[in-house]
Amino acid sequence: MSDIDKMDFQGYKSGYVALVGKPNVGKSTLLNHYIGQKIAAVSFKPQTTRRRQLGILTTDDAQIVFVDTPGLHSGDYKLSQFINEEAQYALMDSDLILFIVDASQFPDQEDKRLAEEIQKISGDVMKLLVLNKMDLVDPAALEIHKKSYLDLLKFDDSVEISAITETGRETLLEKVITNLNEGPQFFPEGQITTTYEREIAEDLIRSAALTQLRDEVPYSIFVRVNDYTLRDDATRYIHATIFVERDSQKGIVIGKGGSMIKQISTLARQEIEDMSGEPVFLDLTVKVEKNWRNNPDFLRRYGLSHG
Ligand SMILES: Nc1nc2c(ncn2[C@@H]2O[C@H](COP(=O)(O)OP(=O)(O)OP(=O)(O)O)[C@@H](O)[C@H]2O)c(=O)[nH]1
Ligand SMILES: [Mg+2]
Repeated sequence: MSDIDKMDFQGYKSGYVALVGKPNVGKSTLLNHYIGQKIAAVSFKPQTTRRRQLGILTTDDAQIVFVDTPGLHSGDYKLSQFINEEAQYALMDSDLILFIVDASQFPDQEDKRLAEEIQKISGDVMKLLVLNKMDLVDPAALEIHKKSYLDLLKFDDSVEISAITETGRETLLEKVITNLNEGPQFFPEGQITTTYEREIAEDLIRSAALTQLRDEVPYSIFVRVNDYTLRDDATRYIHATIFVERDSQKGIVIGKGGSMIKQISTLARQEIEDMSGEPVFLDLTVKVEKNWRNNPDFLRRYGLSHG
């Protein structure tokens, strides 16, 4: 018996709950709703999330530490390795796994691969199937989709939800709390994440670029905030660099007469203001860093490598 097993938490429950699922199923959207604040970037394009992020929900009788993960994906880049390891580490450390799927579609190869990975990594940790996007599902299709998803893994339970319309969100939360063990309050009340505001800003700038740009360009983007100054009047001055991989991409990101960078900047500024609740001044610079997704030095320098 470990020391923690001998401690008495007087019925208080806590644990790490991994949100896993293929890209674009709504993991970050669900996290933001539970936390009540936009701490995780969301976009309609897949592969928005690139690293683990905690969302901490503290109630009178439980503390749930949600761990948002990037959707595991295949890719030949060295960056893909980092992204997949982020999801794997979250799985290894979790007390409960929420496997999130898009209920409006049949499971595909990616869901299957992910299910195998989860089974391999997490062994007998409890797993709940979360059928998201119920607002988009035709009732007749739901039953057949659900059956196919349940066949992927040995799930302990399943819940139907919509991360954007609230359907099932409370039910899911109750099931999560019911299935957690007694434990300590890991984080002080009021702390909702461990990610710094400037890092959230980086993600929000990148997701603004994902939203505004077409094609593959957004996946070549990396954002670094160089200056994040909280001024006396609570406004924020932010200077960030948008790295791209090729000269041609720089042109696309800036756009004709600077029109594209202006759109990205406007959207990003709104999102950062929503997150921080204060006015933001945002300065963006675009720089070329040739093939950074495969450059070990670059990846290490910017924390995109576990090596
Ligand atoms: N209709 C509908 N759309 C949803 C729902 N949940 C999420 N979405 C949308 O699905 C898209 C992807 O949402 P994200 O939260 O970024 O998905 P994710 O799983 O975090 O994706 P990655 O970070 O790429 O792995 C966004 O456009 C969301 O608004 C839902 O319940 N219903
Ligand atoms: Mg995400």
